[in-house]
Amino acid sequence: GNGTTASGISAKIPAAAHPLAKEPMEIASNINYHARYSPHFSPFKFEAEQAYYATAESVRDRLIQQWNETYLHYHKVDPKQTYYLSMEYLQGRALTNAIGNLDIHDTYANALKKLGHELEEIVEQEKDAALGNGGLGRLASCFLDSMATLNLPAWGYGLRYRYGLFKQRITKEGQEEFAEDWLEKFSPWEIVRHDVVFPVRFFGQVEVKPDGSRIWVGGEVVQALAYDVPIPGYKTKNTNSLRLWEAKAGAEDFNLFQFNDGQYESAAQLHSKAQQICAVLYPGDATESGKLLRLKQQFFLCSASLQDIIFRFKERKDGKDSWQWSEFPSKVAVQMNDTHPTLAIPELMRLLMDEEGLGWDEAWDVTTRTIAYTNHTVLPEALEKWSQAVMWKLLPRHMEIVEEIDKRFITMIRSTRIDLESKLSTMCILDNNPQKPVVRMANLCVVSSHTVNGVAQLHSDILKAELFADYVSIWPSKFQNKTNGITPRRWLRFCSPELSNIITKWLKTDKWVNNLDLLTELRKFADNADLHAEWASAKMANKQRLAQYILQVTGVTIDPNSLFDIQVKRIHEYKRQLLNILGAIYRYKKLKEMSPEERKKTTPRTIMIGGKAFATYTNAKRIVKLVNDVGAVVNTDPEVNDYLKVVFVPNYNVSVAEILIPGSELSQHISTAGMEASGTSNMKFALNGCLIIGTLDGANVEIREEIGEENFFLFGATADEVPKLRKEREDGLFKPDPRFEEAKKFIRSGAFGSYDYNPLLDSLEGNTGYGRGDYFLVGYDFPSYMDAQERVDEAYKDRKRWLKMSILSTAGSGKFSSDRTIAQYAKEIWNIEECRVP
Ligand code: 4GP
Repeated sequence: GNGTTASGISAKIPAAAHPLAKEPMEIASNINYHARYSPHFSPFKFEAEQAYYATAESVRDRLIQQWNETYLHYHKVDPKQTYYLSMEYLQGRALTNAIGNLDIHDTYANALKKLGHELEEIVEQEKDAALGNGGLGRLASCFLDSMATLNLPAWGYGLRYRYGLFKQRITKEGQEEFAEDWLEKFSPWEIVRHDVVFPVRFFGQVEVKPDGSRIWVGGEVVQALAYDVPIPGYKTKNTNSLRLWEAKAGAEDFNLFQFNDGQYESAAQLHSKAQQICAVLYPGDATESGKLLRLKQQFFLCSASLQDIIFRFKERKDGKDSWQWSEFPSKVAVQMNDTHPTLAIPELMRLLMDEEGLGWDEAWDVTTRTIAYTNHTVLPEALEKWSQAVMWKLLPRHMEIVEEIDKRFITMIRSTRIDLESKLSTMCILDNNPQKPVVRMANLCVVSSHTVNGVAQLHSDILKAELFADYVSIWPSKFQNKTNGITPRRWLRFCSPELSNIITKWLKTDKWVNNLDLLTELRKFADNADLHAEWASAKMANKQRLAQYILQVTGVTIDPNSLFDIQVKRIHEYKRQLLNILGAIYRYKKLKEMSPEERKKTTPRTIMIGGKAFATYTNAKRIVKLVNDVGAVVNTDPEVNDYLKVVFVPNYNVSVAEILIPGSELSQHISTAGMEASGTSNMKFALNGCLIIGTLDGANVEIREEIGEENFFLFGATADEVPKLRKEREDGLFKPDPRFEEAKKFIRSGAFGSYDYNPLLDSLEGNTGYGRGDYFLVGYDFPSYMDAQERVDEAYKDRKRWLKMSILSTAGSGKFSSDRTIAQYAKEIWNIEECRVP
């Protein structure tokens, strides 16, 4: 037909560069060109994998063009620019997103057809870039998409981990972790910048120069090499950078003499040390060396990024007659994504004082007007505290600076706010407890940032009322809220073209894709029978695709006519997957007890749970195992498996989410109130017309407000009730619901195999034995959870009502676009403006 040769490459289509081609034929030529002239494989083969790489490179041609134009434009205009510092980015796959944002999806699909390939198939060849753990990392990636789409001069900085988040496999023992080799072949989305290299020092000592100034010398120096990932905006030329650093040692660090003497390891010592820095995301921190490595990573990111930022600041000043350091904050905004990049504070101080010669006051003024901090969690174990001893060893100059910041803060309090004297021991930065002297990174962030924000209204309120309450009275206007958001491109337009097309048809415009508030117009049609029919058929198509996927990865057949109920997120006790699975167990038990006629009256359900457990988090791993064990019993029980399936979805990641979310009908966001800072998958599900069962926690509160309480299945204690309930639990005053007791007893009876679940179940009991007094209040919330689930079952039986609720969920999701979030950061924190590439 199309002249494809035996090897696969089309003979009829010439290979030609055409980097900016518009016609499918020319694009096909360009893809061919890459297959032939930048072959990473035999140029005689053109199977799906080769087609993917050649296509990606063809798309990259365009990205590079726009990315260069963007850089030059920013350079010329010299606007104030934001730099987002994050240890994590969960980018997922890039191809569909790039051609979607560049608005060339159909021409590419067409071009690939001419070459004998289907776009939908070749995109599957791409490995997820999973350089993050969960919400915080995915948020950073959504933010990058919005920054480019809003034409904001804003870059991301991160680390180029050799191995990202582990790959999860499920065996009889439960979860097993494997290294995820996302760079196994190569990533076509990064541009290595051999011209962008900065030295980063570790260890060593501080020397005092004759003039009294201080300088950090000695120790080991590694090089930070930049890799740029172009970030295209949606239907705009602006293409920003995500700059990822890799650590390497130079030739001068290679001891040829030792090597020739057969001492191979010591000859390349610094090379291997450099390699360790970016080897993995989150090296295990159970050991001292693991902790040190993590701190090295954090400093590496901060130091390389700030040197680069200062370099660019000066470069853009070059040729201008005179300029001053005090202008720096009017050109540069640095946002710290959680406390992980806190070392940006002392590092900027050091660079300004020791390298640029500024005095303390001037350097402090510049630093504090530049840097801002976002908090993503109130969990005490996530609030970083670094050992002072480790810090002195690795970063002696920075510790001097941190000490000085702390000293000045204490002096300020004593001279202006004597009423806070008694609070100083928890407010100051250094905790000098002789047992374990540490640096409290969150305190350093609050003291040194011009703005501190939480990620949903409730969370920001809790920060002000609890975690940072004492600082609020000193700096009332420092604290802000920025409710999280998600990019509507990846999370609706591209992951569910079916539903997107319907929305576009009914709104008579596709402008909702970057103006998500337009979705409210759908409310007008919430009862329209034609829309209902179209909506239902799009959902069904997405459910079928999901069912196919589940069959492929688990071997379990699920019924697309059952209610698809999904909970996907990191496995954590506060997120309460245990509540979900206990509910499923209770449902199973009741189904078993019913007569066949009674069963027929129930609402058939498929419960899907997915997520990764941190490798050393024992209870989280037990939960994974329990879900799998329950699935093994329920799914093979012929009496009930027409009415209930329980599936553990392995290896949850961004690409898996893109299949699950469009096919979902109910999703669970059921954390103990006050513990989930925001949640962002709740927004993705709601946007896709999926109803939420949830607690009044994080962004659930705002989602419910937007889509209407009648469209949200609410249950559970509220955040302000939690302390009292915990106390009652501790005092032995709690009376568990019989349904809760029954579910636990059923597991203990061995109904799901012989694995010892007692330690896990004991964590739900009072303060006995292993029991932690059910800190997460699973027992307290269980009855109201089960009642809410009954309301779900009833609602689902009424198809019309359910469809209406589904449409209203989408219609009410406009607020949760990351475009809105980023516009607020730009205006209220960064003070930056659009800089559109002409
Ligand atoms: C997460 C929070 O747990 C989640 O509620 C929030 O939506 C997300 O950040 C983005 O703000 N935190 C993390 C973390 O992922 O590692 O602390």
